Amino acid sequence: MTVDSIKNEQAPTYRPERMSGPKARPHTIALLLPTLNEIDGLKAIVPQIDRSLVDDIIVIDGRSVDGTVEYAMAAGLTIVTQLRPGLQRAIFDVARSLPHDYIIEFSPDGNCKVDQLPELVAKISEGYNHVIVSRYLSHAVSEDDDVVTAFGNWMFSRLMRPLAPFAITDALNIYRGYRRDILLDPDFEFYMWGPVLEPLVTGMCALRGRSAAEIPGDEPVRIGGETKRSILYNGSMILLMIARLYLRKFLGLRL
Ligand SMILES: Nc1nc2c(ncn2[C@@H]2O[C@H](COP(=O)(O)OP(=O)(O)OP(=O)(O)O)[C@@H](O)[C@H]2O)c(=O)[nH]1
Ligand SMILES: [Mg+2]
Repeated sequence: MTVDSIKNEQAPTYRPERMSGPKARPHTIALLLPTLNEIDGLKAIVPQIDRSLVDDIIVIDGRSVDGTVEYAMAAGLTIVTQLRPGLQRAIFDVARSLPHDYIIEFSPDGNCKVDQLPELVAKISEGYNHVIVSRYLSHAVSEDDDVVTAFGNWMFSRLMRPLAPFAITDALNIYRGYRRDILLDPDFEFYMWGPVLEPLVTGMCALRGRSAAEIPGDEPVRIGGETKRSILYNGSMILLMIARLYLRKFLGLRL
């Protein structure tokens, strides 16, 4: 048996397309899809993604048991299983180990619209350190909010404004792209108590005077699956994180 015939025998039935986009893009970008039993969302979203927009698409899985991983494999995506529990650590650990200049966080549960990706990538290419898809900027709306989450999102975004030299209308949305080195700042882990990753990215950009921009983008309702977050716990930890950033910015205290 020749080497070629072995290669042919073992060739995967699905050949992923090259994910390198047009070389006009000045930065490398990894699109991160966190999943925990998100098969319905993944099936609806993945076929819609224009893979040429980013350099890699990485599914960060929290040990799904509903076929999420099998589906992602068949779709030719890179899959990484998280080591530490919690969505924020899953993204943090994987993102820190990647070689890309930028990461884009994308929730494949239907909350993030695929057709917003080209604008997000274009805005990143303008050189901003951080670009958030804001559900509350201009014409954008969240169809996924209830009264409590709408108030929480408004309040936390409002509270973060005095910390930042840039405008903030949405400090919490997962849908955002940012320079990966923001996560390598030693203070990032210091302030990352609990599920605060996304607002902390905003907060660290504010503290360090890094450039940030928002683009408006609707948030549709989730497709199937279930929410895994606890509003009360998440809200408390975000409030604590903002309080610590206030101490740092206005009193110089690193507590
Ligand atoms: N790897 C990993 N993914 C997770 C974990 N928790 C949630 N996810 C995924 O992260 C994405 C966002 O999680 P959600 O629970 O939907 O959180 P959310 O978007 O704030 O909540 P909803 O408004 O209900 O959609 C989804 O694709 C989830 O499947 C986790 O612990 N590990
Ligand atoms: Mg969601």
